[in-house]
Formats: sequence, structure tokens, C-alpha cells
Amino acid sequence: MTDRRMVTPAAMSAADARHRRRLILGTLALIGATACSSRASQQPWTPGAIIDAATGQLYGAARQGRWVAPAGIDPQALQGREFIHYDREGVRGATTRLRSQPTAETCSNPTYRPVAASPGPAPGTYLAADWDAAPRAATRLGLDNATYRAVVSDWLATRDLTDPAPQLAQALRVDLDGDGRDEVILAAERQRGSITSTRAGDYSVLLLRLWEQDRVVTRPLLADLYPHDCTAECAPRRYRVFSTLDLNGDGHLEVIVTIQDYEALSQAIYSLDDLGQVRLSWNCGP
Ligand SMILES: [Ca+2]
Ligand SMILES: [Ca+2]
Repeated sequence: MTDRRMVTPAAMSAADARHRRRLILGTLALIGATACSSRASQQPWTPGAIIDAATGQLYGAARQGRWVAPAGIDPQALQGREFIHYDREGVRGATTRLRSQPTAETCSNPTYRPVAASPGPAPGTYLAADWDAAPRAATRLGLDNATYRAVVSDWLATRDLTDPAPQLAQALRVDLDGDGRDEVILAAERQRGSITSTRAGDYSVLLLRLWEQDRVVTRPLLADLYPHDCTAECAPRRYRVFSTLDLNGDGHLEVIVTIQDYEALSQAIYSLDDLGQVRLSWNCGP
């Protein structure tokens, strides 16, 4: 029996957070299976491939309004293609040609790295995009912001978890959907156990402050809550916003989230129009 609860917009009921990473990969496989049915190799290549610069991991692509997993992408279609580097802050950098590289056994997705030998790329994202992927930059807010600490505390209270003074790990303000009104993304956690244990009242959350009609509401993008002690069966994760970029050219910024636990690093793409759905992701183990 586990005391751990995971709360997402799509699954607010109790679920075992230890399987979260498997769920992400399962979603990936499902998307890939769908994409395979229309084999990318049957289609002309269109821009939209998305690659993590640091690991070379291919998230997949955004093509004609669809998210396409790596299994739906013809590997040859990416060979020697020009990609634009965006750093984590959304600053557009150099154009670079990438080629396929062997993928580490511990990583889930195909790997692409620059053709030319060069110093390792700055952390960020390679995109084969013919649109401006960073039309709006995020602003970092102070982590002692009383208003947003209260937002986290209040949201936790709605889940019967008490922390009157949560410590923010990230606070970003950015207009995700381009409507002229800023959204806010908040990361916070309280982890007082070990790498595999938690104490009652621990949590790890990534919350959004969003406009719905004319009021601002708090919605969880990712949230692990531990209402009870959990010994040796709970590996707490840490959620961070890696970057906010328009990865599919629709004018809305997607949120790339880094998910870290003691045994693995994942990054997953989420979009405002369905917060509970992982669009694309990759995972690398120890
Ligand atoms: Ca907005
Ligand atoms: Ca978008």
C-alpha cells in the first residue's frame, strides 16, 4: 500500500506516482503507434522536429496540427537538416545541422547531435521551425513573493495538505496563450525524506495561475502529494519548467517540464489546451 497520491488535471483521484514515468512513456508509445499508421516516410518532410540540445534526445515533431512521436518520423528526413537553437530563456541562437547518433541504452528516444564538432551546445532546444518559437519571453519572479507563496499554500490546503510557508523553487510570469494577460507558473516542493521515502505532508507541485473567463484560477500541471509517511516505496520527484516555446507554430507557448528523481531525468511537453496530456517526451535513466 502506498500513501502517495498524484494529482493531475486528468487524474485527480489517487494514482501511484511511481508509475508516472511509465505513463509518460506509455503515452509516447501510444502516440507513436498512431503516428506509425500514417508513416512519415510516406509524406514529404515538413518542419517541426524538436530535439533537446543537451542530450540530443528527439522529442518528436509538430506537424500540421498534430504531435508526432519519434516512431512516426523518418530518421533519414532529419539527417543533415538545419535546426535552430533556442536557449532556455528563448533566445534564438545559431542554425546547426544535426545527424543521427547512437542512443545511450538508458535513453528512450533517438539521438541527434550537431554534424560539426563544436563545444557542447548550451542547454536548450533545437527546432526545425519556420516560425518564431519564442514570441514572448518568461520573466523570473522573486522566490520570496508572498502572493505566490500564498497561492501554493492555498492550493495545497484544497488538497488537505498544510504548509503555511511553502518555499518556491520557480516562479515564472509569461503570456502563454498570447491574449495579452500573463499566466504564472509556480514550482514548489517539500521533501523531508530520503531518495525513496517521504514524510506525511511532503509534496512536489508545478502549478499554473491561469485566466478562465475574467478570473484567475490555480490549476495543477503536475502534483505529487504525500498525505502519509511513505518508507522506501516513494521516490519523490522534482518538477521544473525547462523552457516555454511555441513548438507547433500556433502562437501559444508550450511548457517543457523537467522531471527529476533519483534514478531518471525526463522532459515532457505540455500545452495549455489540455493540461493533463503529455504531448511528447523523452527519458534518460542513470
Ligand atoms: Ca495569457
Ligand atoms: Ca504552440
